[in-house]
Amino acid sequence: ILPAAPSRSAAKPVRAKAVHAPEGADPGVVAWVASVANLLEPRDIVWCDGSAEELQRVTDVMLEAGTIVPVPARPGSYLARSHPGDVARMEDRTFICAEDADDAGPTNNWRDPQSMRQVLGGLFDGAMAGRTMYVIPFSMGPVGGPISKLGIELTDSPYVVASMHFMTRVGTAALEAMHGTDDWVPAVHSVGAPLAEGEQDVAWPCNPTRYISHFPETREIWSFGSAYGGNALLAKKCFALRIASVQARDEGWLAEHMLLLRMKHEDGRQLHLAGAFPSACGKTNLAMLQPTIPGWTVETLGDDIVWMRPGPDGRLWAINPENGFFGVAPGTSEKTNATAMAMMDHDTIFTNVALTADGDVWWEGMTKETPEGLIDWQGRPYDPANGPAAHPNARFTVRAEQAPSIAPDWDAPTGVPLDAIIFGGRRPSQVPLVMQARDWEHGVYVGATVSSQQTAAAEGPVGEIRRDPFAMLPFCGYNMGDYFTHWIDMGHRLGRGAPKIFSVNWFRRDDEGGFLWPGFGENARVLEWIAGRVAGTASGVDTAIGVMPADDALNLDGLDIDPAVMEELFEIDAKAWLTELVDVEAFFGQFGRALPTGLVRQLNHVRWRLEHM
Ligand code: SAT
Ligand code: MN
Repeated sequence: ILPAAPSRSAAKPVRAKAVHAPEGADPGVVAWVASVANLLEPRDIVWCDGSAEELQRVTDVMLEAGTIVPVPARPGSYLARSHPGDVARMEDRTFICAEDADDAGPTNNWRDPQSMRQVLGGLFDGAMAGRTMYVIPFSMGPVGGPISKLGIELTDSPYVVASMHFMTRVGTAALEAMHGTDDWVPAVHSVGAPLAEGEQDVAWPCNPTRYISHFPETREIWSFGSAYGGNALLAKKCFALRIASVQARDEGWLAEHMLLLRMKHEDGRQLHLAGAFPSACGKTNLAMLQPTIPGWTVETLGDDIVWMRPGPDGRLWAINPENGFFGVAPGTSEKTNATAMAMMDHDTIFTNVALTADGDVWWEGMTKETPEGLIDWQGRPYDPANGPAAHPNARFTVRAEQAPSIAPDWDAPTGVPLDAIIFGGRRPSQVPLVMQARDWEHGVYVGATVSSQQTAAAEGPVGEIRRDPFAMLPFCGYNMGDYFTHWIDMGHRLGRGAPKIFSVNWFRRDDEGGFLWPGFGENARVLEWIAGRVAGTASGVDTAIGVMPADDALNLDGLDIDPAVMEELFEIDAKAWLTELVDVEAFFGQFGRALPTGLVRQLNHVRWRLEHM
């Protein structure tokens, strides 16, 4: 069985020496590390300090093991090739182990915590034999900030250590902040591949048996078998979304799967906007958007996760708790995201991309022409018969500070006051380019009914449309019905200080399958209308499904687009919507008594309006 969750501040120091703890580490931390080490039996223990020397040391370990190879064209950059069976999040191996199944809700895989502790206890027993256990103290958000939180990840993967260096604030300051508090999240990760005496290691150790397990009551994370992305960088989806969403419910704030940006105009207008989109739907591109309309610039604050709290002024204040970007490489190019291309020209970890003959990286969509002499993501000479050169979920990992568009105050501890929230997904038909929710409760309905074509970010059938409320379906750590209620309550609490809520869809297609809207930099036109709605200067028309831009309210200056196409982008097909409402109702039905009546009211209201169009 697993060792108990840390009491987080044990009375007397426990074997600090035996686990090589730094001088003065909190006794609760030391006792917990010792109890885990006792079960996992690592060869040695290294406490991470977050220094450049430490990053160099784990880099050398990975080079030696063949986990990474240098990317000579980009200084300080490396390519990791994962095991071909370890390439994405695994939602069917992700578990919420709440005491009561109802607290996990119908959309999560629930397991009884006691029996899960038993199963994991067996798997983790001796799991780190022959390997180093790294102790990674980290802070999500600036250390000590009013919205920030602390955690410790124990891992036997140097790739995870290096990635955590980029993605979180690792080191001594975080460890020191854990003194005398039990408000930190314990997270244990093992690739699940113990080494026998003298056994040769492989480049990407992992185990086909996988468990990504969360214990919401004790705030613990235990992850076994995978070394990829959200399965292994436990600060990201496991902590900052699944566990943090539970903390947010209990403490009165929000932990969301959102990007965060500031759009500002030379004349002083500005907009702080957070946006929820499912994985691999363009959050990173939108966060780094280069507006095509004059006068505007976008400053990036975050591209994946936002934590928000009501401030003393009654507004919602938002931070990006991460320290870097873990972005999807395929499709990223000078045309789609020049900012991302610039930020990756040095000190970047690439995973599962292709390598060119002249020592650079490449992926589908980077250039029109496929270069000669590519090595594919599995290290073989590229042959289209084997599939794409880069895996569709290939990633880049870089520090936030490397983005030329990063806001100068991006790591301000108090964050920014939010003006607007947008919800979006990949919808080839039906959902309009943009619309505004009539009020907060309608906005929660809009968030709760987000749906999107599935992407390669998770294992599963790519292209199928699934409901993904708030883009949180794989990331909400508790009953999603209760989560909807928490959102509605937040609106009551914020009142007039609440951000305005919108829905967007960049992905509507014509009959031939081509995109109707040019997207990317042109999306600034949509954000400008949103800014105008917030300021009360842009006009809108109330329709059955929400408020859409009035004629001429959307700035189309200099854009060569057929008026008929614009019409199609905003067309409401009442019949198709009414059919969709049947699906929404069935989706809502699974929450039973946990579904807030406000959502039923909104559903009925939208249906009535569609029937009377
Ligand atoms: O692997 S991650 O979960 O971090 C990426 C994603 O799905 O957004
Ligand atoms: Mn994401």
